[in-house]
Amino acid sequence: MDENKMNINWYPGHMAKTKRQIIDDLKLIDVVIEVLDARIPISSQNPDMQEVIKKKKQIKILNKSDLADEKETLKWIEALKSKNVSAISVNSNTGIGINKVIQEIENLMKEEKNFYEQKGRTGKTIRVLVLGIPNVGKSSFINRISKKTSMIVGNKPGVTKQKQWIRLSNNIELLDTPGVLWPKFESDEVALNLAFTGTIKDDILPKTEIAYRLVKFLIKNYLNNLINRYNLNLEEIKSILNQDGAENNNIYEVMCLIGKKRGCIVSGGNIDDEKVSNILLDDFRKCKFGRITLEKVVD
Ligand SMILES: Nc1nc2c(ncn2[C@@H]2O[C@H](COP(=O)(O)OP(=O)(O)O)[C@@H](O)[C@H]2O)c(=O)[nH]1
Ligand SMILES: [Mg+2]
Repeated sequence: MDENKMNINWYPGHMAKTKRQIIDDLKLIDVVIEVLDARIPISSQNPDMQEVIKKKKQIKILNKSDLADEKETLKWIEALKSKNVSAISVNSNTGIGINKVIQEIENLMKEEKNFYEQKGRTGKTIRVLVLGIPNVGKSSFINRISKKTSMIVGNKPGVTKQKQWIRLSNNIELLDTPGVLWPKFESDEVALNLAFTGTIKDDILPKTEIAYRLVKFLIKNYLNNLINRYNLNLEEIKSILNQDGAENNNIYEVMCLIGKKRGCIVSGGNIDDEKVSNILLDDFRKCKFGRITLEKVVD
């Protein structure tokens, strides 16, 4: 496989309209919550929107933290903190981290609240908007944070386009519909990260290519996880990887070995690339390799 030939055929529609809508919504908003995938904190953001979001108080949610390498997530939180950006790791399936988010919303608005109170104006409502690319967990997060006790407020029947707000506490309200950002393929790496995690559909690149690149990443960064998952022999893998010739061929050989172990063989004894690719990607998405972070903090 030729790594220099990745033909990414994908074009996001409605970008300008979506952006305008979000900019419009932001006028009503005090705090923006951007939901990111903890495994890919860079690739899961939308770089075009950062300029817009930056003007607001914001909290970055490192969601799906149960799937990411815990120590890497901590590093991300520290790195963002050092840039004065609040970041909180969350598992929107279980609700871990949700209370911290509520606290942080209050915390970010403390000065403003004091300011209002000094003027004798109490009871200011903090308004919050959730943003993120598809499949990052926005709906799950909103469900979690709004729990069952929350109330929908500001609902006027018959009025379309009326914004609905969910009351999270005495003084916090959340817009019930998140802003859906579009993913952006700034590089092959970004596209691959989005593909590995299943954030975007597989049809963007050949599945075998995605799986091959996943194996390559795992060999470099999480070799033990790969070996444990498929009961591979470390010495055997090392000797394959140390063979003369193209690195790509060696990595493909490891992929074939995994295929053989998993019975992905077609008539004639060849490896069924498609089948082994499906197994690899499925295993990754189901966290069968353990908790893995694809994008690490670089200093
Ligand atoms: N493991 C895990 N899965 C999550 C988490 N949050 C969401 N998901 C899953 O990610 C998928 C997409 O979530 P959804 O809330 O629909 O994303 P949305 O498109 O951003 O609204 C669903 O299968 C969720 O169950 C999380 O914190 N951990
Ligand atoms: Mg959703």
